[in-house]
Amino acid sequence: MADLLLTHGYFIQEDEKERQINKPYPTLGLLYLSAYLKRAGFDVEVFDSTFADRADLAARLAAEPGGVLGIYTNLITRGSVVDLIGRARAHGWTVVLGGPESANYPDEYLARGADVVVVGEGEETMAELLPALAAWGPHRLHAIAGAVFRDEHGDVVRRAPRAQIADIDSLPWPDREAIDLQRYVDTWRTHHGMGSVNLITARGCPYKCRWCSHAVFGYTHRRRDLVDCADELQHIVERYKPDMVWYADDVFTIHHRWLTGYAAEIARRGIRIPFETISRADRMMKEEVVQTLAQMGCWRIWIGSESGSQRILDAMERRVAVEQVQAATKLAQKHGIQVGMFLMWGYDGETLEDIEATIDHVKRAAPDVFLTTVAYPIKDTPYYQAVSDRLVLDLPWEKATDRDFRIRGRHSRVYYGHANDWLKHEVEAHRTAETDAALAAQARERAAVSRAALLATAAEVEA
Ligand code: B12
Ligand code: SF4
Repeated sequence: MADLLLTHGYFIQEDEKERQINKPYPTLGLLYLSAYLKRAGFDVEVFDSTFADRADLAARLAAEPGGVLGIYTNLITRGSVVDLIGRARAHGWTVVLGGPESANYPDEYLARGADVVVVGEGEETMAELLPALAAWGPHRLHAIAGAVFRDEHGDVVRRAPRAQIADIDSLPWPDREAIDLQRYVDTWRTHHGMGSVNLITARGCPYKCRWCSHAVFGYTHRRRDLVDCADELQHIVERYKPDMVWYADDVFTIHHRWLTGYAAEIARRGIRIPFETISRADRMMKEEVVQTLAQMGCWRIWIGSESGSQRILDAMERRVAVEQVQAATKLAQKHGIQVGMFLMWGYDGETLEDIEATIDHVKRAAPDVFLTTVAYPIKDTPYYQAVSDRLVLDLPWEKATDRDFRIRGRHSRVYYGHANDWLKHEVEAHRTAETDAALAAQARERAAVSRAALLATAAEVEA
């Protein structure tokens, strides 16, 4: 039996919405763990649940009882992970959790049968934890920094946080060979015409947007050596032959000197592969940065725009100006890069005027695509703390996610549904105003209906 079986409890077949979107990427954290632990001499297996069936994982757990199961957790997989903990424990497995969600809720997961929650980066902690578990079992892990567990009396013990890995270049690349990566590439290619592979060039983000979770990497930022990143990219291109890559960094353009060097390095190797990534508008203000992205092959950049109201951006501590988002969008489009915009409704204190400002902002900026969410408080973020006395959860914890919180006094979800429609129709009217007057008129009419519906539901606040 392997020393460790890793999985993540995300089954795309079980999620109707995700199946429609069908843009899966493997969980890099698990692949980093696998590579690190294998290099340290452990026997590690990855059960990649993305395309699998829950029954197959259950059968695997039943077939070889008594091992150590490590599960990656994030905000959307809570119910699934709780289910897997139960199944694993029933067959004598020791269950170790890691990732952002279990770091936020260690007590809740321990109460539901997890043996250990690893907070922060998993590589070094797991390398110490596996021998400790084998030697002493799950209740005497006091020597393991970064671990949360129950001692022999059932009391929860929180060990001191583990120091971050100082030299992330010392880490091996993610163990992509442990999974069927080709299936991801093929899924992307079949459904979107472009096979894609993800990689990261840095860990952590130093910005402090109040709703963003920093549970794993804190507020630090560590960059990888650009030559090592170029080596990894070259390997990906040669080995998996994707049509594009996704740089899954928090803010890909955060470090301009690094970006220029990396661009030069991959150009020197003759690599120009289309890519998507996420950035901040204020880190895209220089023409040469955007030009570099375009030269490297960037075909779409996602910008966290969030709101068209400067008051709300300031309340979020985004440290970005609405006009910077406008300028970054125009600049990217000028260089042939599509812009995807993330927007957020319902942040604390948002008024009708702020919603109008967002609609006006999106019309003016004219991104190629935009996605909206209703703000939700991720545990342990400053936003969560600010609204914690108004949070209501209608579902039992194990059936909910942080997205299910209602915030007393905030408008209803129906209200934000109308805000979405209003935005969509206004943008459509604006887009078609000069090319198709009839279509524009229809869209304007629909926008007016949505606005009226929003106003009609304004008094319905969450109780
Ligand atoms: C890229 C990304 C995405 C991509 C791709 C996801 C993927 N499969 O790669 C997309 C755009 C699809 C996405 C979607 C979502 N994401 Co996302 N995403 C990220 C991002 C930016 C990078 C992930 C990554 O590769 N990290 C690098 C690896 C090395 O870090 P890691 O995964 O944390 O792993 C380390 C540790 O956690 C630990 N560890 C991990 N697993 C395990 C397991 C064990 C047993 C142990 C011991 C340790 C351990 O060790 C690892 C190595 O040190 C992170 C932010 C971030 N910087 O991590 C957000 C992040 C994970 N996403 C987040 C969210 C909220 C979402 C969405 C819910 C958003 C939404 N509203 O829909 C969806 C969920 C979709 C899904 N199916 O999971 C939050 C999660 C918050 C939370 N409490 O769970 C994060 C943290 C962003 C944030 N700062 O708020 N995401
Ligand atoms: S939202 Fe983006 S820029 Fe803001 S703290 Fe999170 S990762 Fe950093």
